[in-house]
Amino acid sequence: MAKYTLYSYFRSSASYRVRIALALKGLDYEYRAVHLVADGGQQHSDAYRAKNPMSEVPTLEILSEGGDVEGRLAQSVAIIEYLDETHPAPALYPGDALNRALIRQRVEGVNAWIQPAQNLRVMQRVVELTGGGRPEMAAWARHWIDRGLSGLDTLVEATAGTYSVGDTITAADLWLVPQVYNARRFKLDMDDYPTLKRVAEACESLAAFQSAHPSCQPDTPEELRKG
Ligand SMILES: N[C@@H](CCC(=O)N[C@@H](CS)C(=O)NCC(=O)O)C(=O)O
Repeated sequence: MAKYTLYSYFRSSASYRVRIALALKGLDYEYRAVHLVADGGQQHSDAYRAKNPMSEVPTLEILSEGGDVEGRLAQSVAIIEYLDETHPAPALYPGDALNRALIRQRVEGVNAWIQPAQNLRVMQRVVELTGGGRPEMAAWARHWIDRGLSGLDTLVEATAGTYSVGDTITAADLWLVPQVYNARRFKLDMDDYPTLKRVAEACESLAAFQSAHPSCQPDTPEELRKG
């Protein structure tokens, strides 16, 4: 029996980060889909809010041998740091204190800056207030993703080797790749962020990133499945 249950949505970038971490650490998990749009958003249901009062995915449950829930975590930073502490190889925050801080700085560039500005509930509120529709939503998302990725490209250029910080995968890459997925989804041209494009493509050639991709999750709609 899997030791973890992940509440996830195929296209959720925050869930995608956790799926990559679980894959890199070789951890098996049961996938439970929470549809963020159907039924007015299943994240708002009483049943789900009992697990995560902030009404968002991901949520990770840690199970005992007998299948009881021993712990429940939300927030991808907390989840991934927990997984990294309990399964140290491969280390997602390697190196000395400065290197680890540089990794966290890049994590927060996505986690605290870009992604919250283009999260579903924020875009839904923009539409409510402006009386707009999908084009306004997309314009809002494109604006903030572009501004954020432009700064992040310069930041990552200063530390990149093959990956965001040096030549091994770090947490910075787990935040970068799902944000690049969102950028492509909103039709931004990744040629405008050349270092991020190069690093994301290097990550995407790895099996752990491929198995975590939104195109191949249990709740991925048929028309969006790869190949
Ligand atoms: N800081 C949170 C962000 C979680 C988050 O924003 N999840 C989005 C999907 S990527 C969500 O569930 N949104 C639901 C909504 O906006 O109603 C984390 O890193 O886990």
